[in-house]
Amino acid sequence: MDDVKETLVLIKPNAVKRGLTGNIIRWFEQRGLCICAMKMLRIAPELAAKHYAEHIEKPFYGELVEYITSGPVVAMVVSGPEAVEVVRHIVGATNPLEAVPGSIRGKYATSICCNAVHASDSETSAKREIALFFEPDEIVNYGTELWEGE
Ligand code: FUP
Repeated sequence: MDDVKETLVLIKPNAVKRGLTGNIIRWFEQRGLCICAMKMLRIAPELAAKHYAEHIEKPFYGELVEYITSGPVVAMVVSGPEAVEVVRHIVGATNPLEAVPGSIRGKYATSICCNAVHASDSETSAKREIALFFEPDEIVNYGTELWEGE
């Protein structure tokens, strides 16, 4: 299928510490997406700076980097038909006050900064962000048979 895409998801420190990792992974799996790569890591400041480079001029940049480097993060490559858009839809709005209750952020986010997960916002961002967190041989492509003929 031509529309099968990959996107990067990060489960942020508060969500990992609160034991929400399994629930969040299940959300994507039950939607029919594949977890093609996954690792637990503590993000170094240098990696956080690259990941959030587009936000460097924003007033919340310092808080953003401080938070994402403050504890454990689970990084995942999620794949499936139109995965970038589908994952953003499941994740919900950036601000938890605007995220609908049936979304990950609507259910788990505690503030705009501690908003449970990161998900790439475009195919271009997804390619760039996946390359920051994973080597090509760490990504296991599977699942196309699930989507053929649907
Ligand atoms: P999103 O793509 O939904 O993660 O949102 P953005 O790229 O706009 O923002 C990236 C991160 O910056 C968000 F996850 C949370 C943080 N942020 C703030 O802390 N304050 C803001 O006003 C906006 C974003």
